[in-house]
Amino acid sequence: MGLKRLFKSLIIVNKDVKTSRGMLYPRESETREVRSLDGIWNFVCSDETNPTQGIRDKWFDDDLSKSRPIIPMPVPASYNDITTERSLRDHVGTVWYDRKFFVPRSWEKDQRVWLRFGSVHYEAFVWINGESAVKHEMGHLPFETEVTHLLKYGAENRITVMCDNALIQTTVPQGKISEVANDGGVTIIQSYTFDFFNYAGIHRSVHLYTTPKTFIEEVEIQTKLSDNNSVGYIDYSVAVNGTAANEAENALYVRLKLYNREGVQVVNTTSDGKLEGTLKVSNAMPWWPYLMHSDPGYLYELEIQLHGANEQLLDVYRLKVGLRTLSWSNTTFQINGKPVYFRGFGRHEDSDVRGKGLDNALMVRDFNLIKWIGANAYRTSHYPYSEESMQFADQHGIMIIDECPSVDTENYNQALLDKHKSSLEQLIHRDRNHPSVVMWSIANEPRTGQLNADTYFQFVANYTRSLDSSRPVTAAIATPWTDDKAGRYLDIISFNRYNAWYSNTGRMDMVTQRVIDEATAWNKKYGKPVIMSEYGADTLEGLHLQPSFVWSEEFQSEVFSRHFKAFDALRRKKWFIGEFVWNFADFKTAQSYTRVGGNKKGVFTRARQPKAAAHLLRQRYFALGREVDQCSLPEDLFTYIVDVGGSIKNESGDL
Ligand code: BDP
Repeated sequence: MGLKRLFKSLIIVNKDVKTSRGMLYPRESETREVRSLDGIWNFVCSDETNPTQGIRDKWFDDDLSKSRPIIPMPVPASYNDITTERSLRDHVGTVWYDRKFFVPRSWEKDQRVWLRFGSVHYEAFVWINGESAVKHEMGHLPFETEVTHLLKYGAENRITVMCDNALIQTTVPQGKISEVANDGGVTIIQSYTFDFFNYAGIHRSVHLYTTPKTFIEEVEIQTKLSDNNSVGYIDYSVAVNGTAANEAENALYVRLKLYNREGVQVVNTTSDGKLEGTLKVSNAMPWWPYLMHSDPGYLYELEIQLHGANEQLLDVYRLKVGLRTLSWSNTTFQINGKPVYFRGFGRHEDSDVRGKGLDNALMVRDFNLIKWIGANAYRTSHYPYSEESMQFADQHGIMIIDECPSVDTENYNQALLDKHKSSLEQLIHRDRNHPSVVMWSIANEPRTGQLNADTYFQFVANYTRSLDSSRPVTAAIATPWTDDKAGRYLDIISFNRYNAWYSNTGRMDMVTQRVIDEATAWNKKYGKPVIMSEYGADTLEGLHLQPSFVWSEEFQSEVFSRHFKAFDALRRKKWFIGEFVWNFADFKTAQSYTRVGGNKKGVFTRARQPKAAAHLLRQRYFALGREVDQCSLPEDLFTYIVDVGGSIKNESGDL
């Protein structure tokens, strides 16, 4: 590479990125209808060596079955584990989906029809009746387009989707594609450094929904409480799209009605022509995290009515609202004026058969387990989770560190920066109204010691703050604190470290002090609150070895316990604000000799059953809940052992 080219590729500038519009979660109302297109679709896998053939041969022009033999494929789901074929599980490149659907005649008049995908991984190209409808790049995030003009009303229609799972150095996350000789010729290999399987396909629900011609396109809210939490304030701003919105003389306004959980109207107000303002809620019921209050996850419902000239009701959209204040400093993180101590998990959207596909049964089970174990938070490692799970977290008072899909970020370049920023823009646009979201995580284990990491993360962190200054910015860093160049741009430092696992494997006597020292060093270097965002050990369910030995259930429990001791020492210093186990449940990874059927660091198995350490963690999380937040303990937290007519003592106090 010539010097000039090298120099050019090192320069990274802060460019504007395209911002998203609309994308309110599809909800029915008196002015809107929603139809799901979930179900069994037709599916075709392209040739790996000829990924663009379907485009050239226009497979979208007619039913896919006319071009290729089709197989049935559930939507939503990852396609990888549905069949018994290795070639589909490991497929690299494009796959195709199509299905037919009916559009009622009643949708033809005076309204618009929208097509919305909850997420497709990684890149999606969509056609309606053979016409290009929308393209979108980035997994785990929604996209939509208006399809009013593409549909046949009172008739059958066809939707075709091409999905490309290829990850390269300028995608988020990054990967590499290479051609490698195999026994019969050459094969395309997708490699990546991140530690979860690159599941792909139509991962979340597909909806058609209607809006009036002039409609509520965006709603943004920010909440805060008065000092004694008795009065709530909701700053709102509404954006409208449509014909009426463009006519200056057409005076639009919104009427806002706020209902409490019992359905009683507590506020009724009308905006001026700017469609923004502040609602004041007296006798406020604050949104509290689980176990921080006896009534966590309190949500109001905000009804937004859009009115046109002559009081005409144009559109209605309803949104759940939690009233809470976030604040942070160099030493604390507070919610409603109360310091928070995070106790939770890093997780994955992952399960048997469906991969990363949305599954309501799994989602509800996971929340039941989170509450059973007494956690109050999780990080959406390492990408945005479903909108349905964000709504669930709001309702149950589970705090979320919301992470964009940038993982193991390296080889910094301009195209990567632009897409990384776009992923954060799309994430914040989607999740900004959720009370459960308390922090943005801009990356997991980026290589922050590398050349350019400094400028790169300055741009990414500042961009995130420019989109939302009401939440702190973090990143989960594994680079040694001595080399890190990104931490100074963060509000909260999160670090991942695997003492007794990846370093000093098996050495229980080398955990506690190292955790204390590292957390302290991060705090000293940057003067910010610190979280341990990952620690843990791979654990094969049912493997018991005493004394503890790597991979056994005893080992996982002991590693946890050594960390707990460090956390308790650190908690006394106020700046240490949370502990997150890696991982909530076992999950699938790429094939590797370090992984037995996937990553086994779960506290729960992939089938969502507890390992031994889950019971230990439960006792700790509830004990912390009682000490820090005065929560009550579940009756079955301790198993009855013996009545010795008093307490049993050991050298460190009561057992
Ligand atoms: C951390 C990564 C996480 C991995 C974990 C592990 O952040 O994605 O799964 O290590 O190796 O470095 O278990």
